Amino acid sequence: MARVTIDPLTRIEGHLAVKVDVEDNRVSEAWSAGEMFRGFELIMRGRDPMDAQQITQRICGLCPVSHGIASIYAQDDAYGITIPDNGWRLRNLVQAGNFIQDHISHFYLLSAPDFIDLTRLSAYQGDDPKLSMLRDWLRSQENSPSIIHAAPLLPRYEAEYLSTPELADPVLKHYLSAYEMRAIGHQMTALIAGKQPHTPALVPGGITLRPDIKILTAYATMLDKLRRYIDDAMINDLLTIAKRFPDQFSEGRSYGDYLAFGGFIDDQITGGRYLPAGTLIDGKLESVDISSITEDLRFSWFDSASGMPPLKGDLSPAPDKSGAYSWIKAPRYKGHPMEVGPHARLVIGYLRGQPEIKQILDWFMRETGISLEQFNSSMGRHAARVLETKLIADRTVHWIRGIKLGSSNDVCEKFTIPDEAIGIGLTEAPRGALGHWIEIKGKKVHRYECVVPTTWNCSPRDDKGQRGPMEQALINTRLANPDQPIEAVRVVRAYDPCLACSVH
Ligand code: NFE
Repeated sequence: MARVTIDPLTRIEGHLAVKVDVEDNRVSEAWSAGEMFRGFELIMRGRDPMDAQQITQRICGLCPVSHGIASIYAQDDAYGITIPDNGWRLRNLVQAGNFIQDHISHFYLLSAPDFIDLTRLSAYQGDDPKLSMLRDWLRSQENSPSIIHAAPLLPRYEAEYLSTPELADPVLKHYLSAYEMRAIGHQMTALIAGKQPHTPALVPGGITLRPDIKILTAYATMLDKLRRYIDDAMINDLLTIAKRFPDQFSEGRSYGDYLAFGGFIDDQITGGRYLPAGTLIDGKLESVDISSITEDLRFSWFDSASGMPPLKGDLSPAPDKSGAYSWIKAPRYKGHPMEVGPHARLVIGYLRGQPEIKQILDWFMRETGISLEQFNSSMGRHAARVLETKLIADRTVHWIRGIKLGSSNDVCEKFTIPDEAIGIGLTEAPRGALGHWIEIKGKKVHRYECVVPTTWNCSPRDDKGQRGPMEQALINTRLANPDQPIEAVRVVRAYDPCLACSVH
């Protein structure tokens, strides 16, 4: 038996270590460890509740909007506010820009190098100016004393990659355009929300911006550019990679138990969220029962009480705790390790009959010959992320069209902060179900708790010893050469882990 340690695991956000035991070239055991303590929930105590959406956005630079949205949803709930129509639509626009740029960044910048052979570019003979530039830069690094100069493209594990120019060159070209496209997504968010990351415009009651036609037209023009990129580049590149690596629909299989809180308020979709909420356990679809969430700490570096629901536990760091191996907690739903993310919400949306989700998943299953069940795989996770990018970008047109211009249309409802209240804010972040809980006493934050997507996916074992979902997905992964564990990192990156968020 060999122990393989990948630490740090790169091309993700934050500090993740993965260890696997390998027997006969198969992973027999796996551990996922968050390597950093942060303590945002402690920072929140005693603060003005109106600081919450500002401070919690600093948990992350990739999905700050999602923390801002979860925080103001929690406060809307605590203050008993009904949001004006324009308010939730504009919030959706802020969230959409962030989702789209985040998914593009993950598919191209973080994941595509696992599937395309970047070294072959040094022999590139075509006339694309961007690819030629990259070729020249790679060649200039070949004699560099340190290969690290070619990061993030090199070094990389030896493996089978997309290597013929016909297949690899378009993906590489779009890889380079992804830098521009993600900037456009940021600009869309900033246009409505003032700045990005860490916007000041998200407030309880709605949003601070009263839009005019110029702002909406500029937003729609940028959205149009991204929609063309998604249709022409991203969807085709997904199909190229999915068809070249069909084995990836069998790798990375986890428990298949899913949780979605529902994302993007929508006036026309049953249940009120464009990406529907639900749970899927042992194949059974149910509504979310929020009281069923607890957080186990047996293998996490905390000595506070384990198995407590949000707001009831404490956060007492214990870096020397024996047997623990991660700063990530182990959230569980009715005791189950639940997977969250684009594939979880699309499968739940499909089973709930959301027509647009159904249409696009049916199309993808026809194109690739996979079943709904096979979204429980590494390629299934990538596919769901790409298809969801299209769904959100297309639906954003509908949200823009519903915005009513003119000073008589409010964007924000007035409110007062109560002496005492509890609020829960549930939404979807790019990486999955995100919940913020706030408890107010004496008009100050008494307790604050975030239960975050990567905390679900990359959790360590729970009190019963059950592995976290990503640990489970690693089991049985075939490593052709344990010194070059590309197959394991493909499983991990398909989850798009954000360790900054997971440990928050
Ligand atoms: Ni830091 Fe986040 C998303 C949230 S992940 S990226 O998406 O919440 O855990």
